[in-house]
This record gives sequence, structure tokens and C-alpha cells, in this order.
Amino acid sequence: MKKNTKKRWKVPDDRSRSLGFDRIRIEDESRKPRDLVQPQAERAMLVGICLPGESLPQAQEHLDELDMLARTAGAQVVDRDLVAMRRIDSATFIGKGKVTEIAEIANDSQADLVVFDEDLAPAQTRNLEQRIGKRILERSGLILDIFAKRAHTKEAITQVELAQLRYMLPRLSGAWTHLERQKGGIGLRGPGETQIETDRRIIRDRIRQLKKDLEHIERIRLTQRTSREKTYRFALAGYTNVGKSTLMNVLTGAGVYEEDLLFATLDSTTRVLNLGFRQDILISDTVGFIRKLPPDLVASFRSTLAEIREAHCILHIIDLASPSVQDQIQEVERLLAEMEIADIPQVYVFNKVDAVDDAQVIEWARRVYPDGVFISARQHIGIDKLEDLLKQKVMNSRKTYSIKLSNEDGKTLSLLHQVGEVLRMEASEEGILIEVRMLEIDANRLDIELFQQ
Ligand SMILES: Nc1nc2c(ncn2[C@@H]2O[C@H](COP(=O)(O)OP(=O)(O)OP(=O)(O)O)[C@@H](O)[C@H]2O)c(=O)[nH]1
Ligand SMILES: [Mg+2]
Repeated sequence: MKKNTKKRWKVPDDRSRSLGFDRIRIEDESRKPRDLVQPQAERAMLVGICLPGESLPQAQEHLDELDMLARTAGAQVVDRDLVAMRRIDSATFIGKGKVTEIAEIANDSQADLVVFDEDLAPAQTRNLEQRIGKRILERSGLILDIFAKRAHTKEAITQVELAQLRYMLPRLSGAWTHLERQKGGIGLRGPGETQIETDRRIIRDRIRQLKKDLEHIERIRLTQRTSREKTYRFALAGYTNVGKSTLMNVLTGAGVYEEDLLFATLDSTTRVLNLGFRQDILISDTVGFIRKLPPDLVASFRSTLAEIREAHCILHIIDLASPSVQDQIQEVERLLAEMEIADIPQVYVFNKVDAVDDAQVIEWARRVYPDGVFISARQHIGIDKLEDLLKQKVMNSRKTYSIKLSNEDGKTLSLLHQVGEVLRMEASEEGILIEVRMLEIDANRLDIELFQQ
């Protein structure tokens, strides 16, 4: 499939909004159209951190990723700095000397904001803002910002807004101090504090409302889900930008938006996967993971991520051409473990083999993941093999049962024909003995006595 041929909607370019949590609307502004284009991109300086125990190339890759995140958020990256740290400074995270250095670089490059690759304590952000004299944003704030831009359905918009507000609440005093400073900040402490309290109350009320909205959306989702319960379900999961949606489109022709962007997909899409079985097999494309995904976001996306949690088999899609492939695999596994779904069978699908120059990388993957499948979703390489493996997974999950029915029970008989493959039928005066192969979940759901063979 050619890139973007199935593009369904346009990513709104809303650079009119500045980056970062201090512009999150407390009012219901989020429902307003988001496509006001302002070509003036914000100028961002990026600060990568090399923590003790981390290698420099690793920190460099993380900084590259931050660069991509910043660009995805619509910023113009004007400078980058990598800070190697021996210990974390409680006041400023990076320490006095580094703060001065970064302030100088940020000034020289006329940055509007400085983005840190680490999450900072609210007080550290405040101190850095004061000393650097620029708006400070951290990785989580950036990710939340991108999610806010990508959210299109009511569910995603609600989930992101909830995450943003949860993220904002403990940081409110910092944001306010920032506003105070802009206003001059003299003698504003009293009214300022009152304002914070008011803001907090409004935010808490809004959080309550959003949670209610989400519960309602989840209930609707649940009703839709129960009708799919009889089917075997695959879920595509993996790091962002690894090609999940591209593969989904190749396997199902779903027309899911795919793009060389981080978090192109926020809403899960579920489609029928035709593997030649009589029962429908479903496959879901899901939101991508990333290193340091803000916990507020993971919590808010609970129902979207349920597509993964409720799958019978997870296809862990991996970008084999990425220099951070090992880190990415680990991060996804960590998040899957956090979601407590370690017991769902996983298939490692190594994508983008067409873009791997180094044969050693493929050798490494084959050695470490002997059961892995190697494909190129874009070039349609290895898709047949993958489909065979998926068929195998479904087949393996089916079991053979014998059932005795009365001769009059035509209803159950037709039900068995619907959900399974009837292998043998023996009719006698006492009834019909049937041997049927079907999914265990189907068998459990049938309200009749079955004997597994
Ligand atoms: N070279 C190469 N590029 C690919 C392949 N599969 C996907 N891509 C490209 O990788 C980029 C990301 O693809 P998507 O399918 O949007 O990735 P995703 O995992 O759904 O990403 P998110 O939804 O952002 O998490 C696109 O530019 C694709 O064209 C492949 O097999 N080879
Ligand atoms: Mg996608």
C-alpha cells in the first residue's frame, strides 16, 4: 500500500495554540474548532539529559525522539543541548552552572520555550523558568499537547482533556507564578493565591464532569463489545510510528490514518480480519506507546487500551529499522506488564525490514526472538507468513468438544454450526452426538453440557 493513500482526515495544523500546559483551557474551549492556522511556529530549545548509568548514545537517541516530539507538536527546534549529570539537583534538576549555560544558549537562539526530556518537580520548573527567563516545558507536557492535537473523537478529546487537567492540577501554582511574573508580579500574592484556589475548584469540577462523560462513553462501548464477545480478537500494539496502522490497512483494508508522525492514531479501530474461518476474527489498531508516557494519559486512555487488554493475542509490532529498537521493545513490554496483561500470548512482528541496512540487526532479532515474524507492511513482504501464523493462533485456540443433544434441539444444533466447525454428527433414537471444534470462549458461553476431548 502506498503511503497515505487511505488518509481519511487531515491533521489539523493548529499552531495557533502555544505549547504547554499553561494554555490549557479551563472553560469548555476544547470543543471549539481546532483548525486555525498560524504559520508562526514556536521556537523551542531542547535539553536532553544523560542520567548516571545511561550511555551517551542512548541519551542522544532520547534527545532525537524529543526532537521529533517537539516537531510533531508544531514547534521549530532552534537548538539542542545534552546535559550529562552526575547527580540531580533538587532546586533546578540540572544544577546552577548548567542553568546559566542553557539560559545563554536559549537567549542566543531566541527560543520561546525550553523543553526538558525529563519530568521536573513543579518547584524545579518554577525555578528554571525564573532563572532561564523562558517558558519551561517537560516531555510529558509535550506528549499531552500532541495528544490534544490528535484527538478527534469525543472519547479521545475527553480522555486527553482529563489527562491534561490531572497533569495541570499539581503544577498550577507554577503556572500562576509564571503569569504573575508576566504581569509584573508585585503585590499580587494575595489575589494570586485566591485565583489559584478558584482555578483548582474549576479544574476539579471539570475533572468530575469529564470522568462522568467517559463512564457514559465506556458504557456505550461495552454494549458494542458484548456483541463481539464471541469472536477471537487480535490487537496491534507497539511503540508509536512503528507501522501498526499500515499493517492494519494491509491486513483489513481498514483505511486507518497512517503517517510518519508520532501518535497518528489515538482511537482504536476494530475491523474484521478475514483468515478464511467461518467465525469472524477481529483485529484492533491501538494508540502507540512511547518512553515516559505520562501516567495521567495511560489512566485516561483506560477504555481505549481495553482493546489490548481484552485481546486473545497481541501482535507486538516493532520497528526493526529504528536505532532504539531494543529500548522500544522494552518500553512496550514494561507498559504491557503495567497493564497486567502478561498472560495474553504475544507475537513479535518485526516491521520495516525493507529499511534495515544492517544484516546483523536481523540476525540479532532472529536469534533473540526465534518465534518472531519479519515483515514490511509498506512493501508487503512477509504478510502471507504473518497471516499463516495468525491462522495458526486461532486454530490453536480452538478445542474439540463432544455434545449430546436431544433430537428436538434444533436451535442448539444450528448455534453450534454458527460458532464452530462440526466435525461429526451421529444421530440415534436417544439423540444426536456431535463433535465440534470451536473457540474455548465460545464453548464457555454456550449454556450446555460439553465434554472437551
Ligand atoms: N520503510 C517502511 N516504512 C513503513 C513500513 N510500515 C510503515 N511504515 C511507515 O512508518 C510510518 C508510520 O506508520 P503508521 O502505520 O502510521 O505507524 P503507527 O504505528 O500506526 O503509528 P502511530 O499511530 O503514530 O502510533 C509511516 O510513514 C509508514 O509509511 C515498512 O514496512 N517499511
Ligand atoms: Mg497508527
